[in-house]
Amino acid sequence: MNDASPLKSGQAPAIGYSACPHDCPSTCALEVEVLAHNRIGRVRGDAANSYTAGVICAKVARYADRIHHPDRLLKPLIRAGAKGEGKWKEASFDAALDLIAEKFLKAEAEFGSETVWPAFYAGTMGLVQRDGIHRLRHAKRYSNQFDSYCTNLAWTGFSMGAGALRGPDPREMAKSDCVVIWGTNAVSTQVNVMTHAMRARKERGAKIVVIDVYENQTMKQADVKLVVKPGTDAALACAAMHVLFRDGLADREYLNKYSDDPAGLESHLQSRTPEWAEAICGVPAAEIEAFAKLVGTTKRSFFRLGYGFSRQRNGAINMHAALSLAVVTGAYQYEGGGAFHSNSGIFRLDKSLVEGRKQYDPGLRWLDQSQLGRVLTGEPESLNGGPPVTAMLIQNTNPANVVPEQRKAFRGLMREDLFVAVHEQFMTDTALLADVVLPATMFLEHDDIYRGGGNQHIILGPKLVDPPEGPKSNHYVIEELAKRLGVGDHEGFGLTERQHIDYMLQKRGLGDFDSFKADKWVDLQPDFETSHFLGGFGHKDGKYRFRPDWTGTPAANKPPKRMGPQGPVDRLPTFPDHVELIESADAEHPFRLATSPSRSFLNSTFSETPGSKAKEIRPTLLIHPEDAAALGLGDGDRVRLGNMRGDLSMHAKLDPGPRRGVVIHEGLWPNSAFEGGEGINILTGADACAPYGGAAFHDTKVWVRKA
Ligand SMILES: Nc1nc2c(c(=O)[nH]1)N[C@H]1C(S)=C(S)[C@@H](COP(=O)(O)OP(=O)(O)OC[C@H]3O[C@@H](n4cnc5c(=O)[nH]c(N)nc54)[C@H](O)[C@@H]3O)O[C@H]1N2
Ligand SMILES: Nc1nc2c(c(=O)[nH]1)N[C@H]1C(S)=C(S)[C@@H](COP(=O)(O)OP(=O)(O)OC[C@H]3O[C@@H](n4cnc5c(=O)[nH]c(N)nc54)[C@H](O)[C@@H]3O)O[C@H]1N2
Ligand code: SF4
Ligand SMILES: [Mo]
Repeated sequence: MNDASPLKSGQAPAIGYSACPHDCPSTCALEVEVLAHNRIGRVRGDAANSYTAGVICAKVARYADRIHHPDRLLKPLIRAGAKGEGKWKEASFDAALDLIAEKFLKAEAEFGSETVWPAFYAGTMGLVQRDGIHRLRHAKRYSNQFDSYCTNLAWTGFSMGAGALRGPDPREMAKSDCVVIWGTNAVSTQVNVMTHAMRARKERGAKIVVIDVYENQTMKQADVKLVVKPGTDAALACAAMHVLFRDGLADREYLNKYSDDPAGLESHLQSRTPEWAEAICGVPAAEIEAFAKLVGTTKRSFFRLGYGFSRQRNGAINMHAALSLAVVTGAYQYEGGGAFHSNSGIFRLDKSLVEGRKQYDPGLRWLDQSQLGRVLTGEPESLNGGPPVTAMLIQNTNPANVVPEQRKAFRGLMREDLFVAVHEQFMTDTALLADVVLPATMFLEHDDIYRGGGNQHIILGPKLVDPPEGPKSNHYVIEELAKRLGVGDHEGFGLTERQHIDYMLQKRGLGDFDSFKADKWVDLQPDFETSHFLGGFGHKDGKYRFRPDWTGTPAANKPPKRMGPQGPVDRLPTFPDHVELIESADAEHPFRLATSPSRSFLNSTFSETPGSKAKEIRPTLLIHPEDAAALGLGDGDRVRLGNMRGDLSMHAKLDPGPRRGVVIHEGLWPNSAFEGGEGINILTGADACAPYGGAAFHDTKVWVRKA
C-alpha cells in the first residue's frame, strides 16, 4: 500500500473535505491532508463548521493509522477450514460474489426469502453506503431488521414526551448559564459537546453539571457531580421536580400553556421527595436539593440528554423523566435553555430511492438485531413467525462482539447450516466466523453524505483517495449482488453513489453533489421558535406529555414502532416515576455492571489501531475501593465476574468513581483481548425493553470475586 510518491520537501499537502462516518452523534466536518492519490496525512476538525469548530477526537485525527493499517482486509476470503478456525483461501471478488448469490438463492429455494437476513448497522453513517442494503432486502423480500442496538429507548422516551426529535440548537450551549450533561460521556463519545459547554463556562461562568454512574472523563471536568446508581435517573428527576413545585420554582404559567397535566404531575410528585430519591438513586438528598435549586433558578439551563442513561430496562422512562424536569423549569423559553437529545427529526432526506422503498413490505418477518443470538439459535419468539435464518450478509456491524447474549450469538454464528458473508475493513470477531469475507473501502475512498443527530448539518464526504487494490464499497457489493440475484433492474439499482446523493439533496431543495463540493455542508437547524417548541410541542395539541401514551399512536418522528409494543408495557408509569424494571442486584449478584464506552475505541472500531490500543491498555473493571477491600481485591488484581449468562476475567482497578455496589467496564474490546476469548457482552441481556424495544447494555447484575 505504500506506493504513494511522497510530497516534495516544502510542498504543502492538498486539503480535502469530508465528514466523519463513524457512529457518533458529532458527525464532525473534517479537513484531510491528501498526501498522494492513495495516501492521507493528518485529519483535523474543520474550523469553518460552527458545530465542529475545529475540534475532533484523537482517534480520528490519527485516521492514517487506520486507513493505511497493515492488517486491513485486501482480498476476498473463502473459508477453508472449520468455522472460526481462521483458515482461508483467497478468491476474486467476482467468485466470492457468485458464491454468495448461489448460497442465497439456494437458501431461498429451500426456506423462502425470509430465511435470508441482510444484517447491518451504523459502522458507517453514510446514507448511501449504510442504507443501500435495504434496497436489496426489499427487492428480494428478505427479512426486515428491527434496529434495537442504540436509539430505541432514548428516542422513545424523548418523543413520547416532546412529540418530536429535535431541540434547541446545540451550539446554544455556549450561551447557557448551566449545562446539565446527563448520561453521556461527552469527552469520550462526542467531544464537541464539551467545546460548546466549556465556552459557556469560560465566557459566562456557566456551571457544568454531570450526571452519570461513575466519575467518568466528563464528570472530572464538572462543577456539580451527581453519581446515580444505574437505572435510577427517574428518581433523581422526580425529586428535583418535587423541589421545583414545592419551592415555587416550577414555571406554572409556561406549564399551563405548554403541557398536558401539570396539576396532576404536581400532585403525583408530592411523595417523590429528595429523601425518597436518595434511597433509590444513592445521591444525597442535599445534593438533589442543590441541583434542583440550580436548574430552577437558572433560566438558561441546557439539558444535554445522552444515550447512556437510557440503556436500562426502564430507560425510556428515565429519558422521559429527565426531559420532563427540563420542561418544568420552563427553560425552553430562553436562549441557551431547554433539553436537547437528538436532531434526527430535522433532516427529512428522501431515502426512498436508496432504500428501494417501493418494494418495502412491513408485513415480512422482522428480526431484532439485539436478539441475533436468539434468532440464530432458533428461539421461536425471536424468529417471529418466520423460517430459520440460513443465510446472512453483514455490513457495518460486528455482532459477534457487540450484541448482548454473546454466547448465544457465537453458537448461532457457528451453525454449520448457516451461511454468513461479512463485508468488512478488518478481520473482526464476526468476520472470523464467516464463510466469505469481502474487503470494504473506507469513507475517504468512496462517495457518501452524512447527517449528524448531535448537530444540524448535512455534510458531503466525497471520495478523496483511491482505495488499495481489492476493497470495494458497500454500494458496489449491493449492486453486484442484486444483478446476480435477478433484481438489478428494480427501481433504485443501477445508479452511482453520486446519483443517489443528487436525488436526496434535490428532492429536499438543497442542491446536489457538485454544489456540496463547493459549500461542504448545509446547516438545517430550525428557527428558534421551532427548536424551542414555542409554537407547541410535536403532538397534535402542541402540549408536552407528562402522561405519555406509551403504546399509543406516536406523533411525528415516531419511535421505532414496527415490531409493536414489547416488554412489560403494563408496568410503564402514568407520570414520571422510578420503576424497578431493571436487573436489580440480588444476593447472588450483588453488583450492577455498566459497560460504558472507552475513549479510544468507538464501539468495536479502532481496537485495531496502535494509538488506541496503547491508550486503553487492557480490559479493566473499575470497582470502589471499599467493595474491593471487602472482596480482598487489590489494584491490578485479576478479577472474575459473571452471572446467569456467563463469566469472564479481567483486571481490577480501584476507583472511587462509581458508588458502592456498581462496577464499570469501559469499551468494547475484541473478544480475543480476554483470556477466554469471550467478550463483555456474554454478560448482557437481550430482552426487549418496554415499550418499543431496545437493548439495556448498562443494566446487568453480576457477582465479582478475586480470580
Ligand atoms: N469514544 C467513543 N465514542 C463513541 C462510542 C464509543 O464506544 N466510544 N459509541 C458511539 C455510539 S454508537 C453512541 S450511540 C454514542 C453513545 O454515547 P453516549 O450518549 O455517551 O452513551 P453511552 O456511551 O452508552 O454512555 C454514556 C454514559 O452513560 C453512563 N450510564 C450508564 N448507565 C447509566 C444510568 O443508568 N444513568 C446515568 N446517568 N448514566 C448512565 C455511562 O457510564 C457512560 O458514562 O457514542 C458514540 N461515540
Ligand atoms: N456492552 C456494550 N455493548 C454495546 C454497547 C455498549 O455501550 N456496551 N453499545 C451498543 C451500541 S450503542 C451500538 S450502536 C453498537 C455498535 O456496534 P457495531 O454495529 O458493531 O458498530 P461499530 O463498531 O461502530 O462498526 C461495526 C463495523 O463496521 C465496519 N465498517 C465501518 N465502515 C464500513 C463500511 O463503509 N463498509 C463496511 N462494510 N463496514 C464498515 C467497521 O470496520 C466495524 O467493524 O454496539 C452496541 N453494543
Ligand atoms: S468526535 Fe465523533 S464524529 Fe467527531 S471525529 Fe470523533 S468519532 Fe468522528
Ligand atoms: Mo450507538
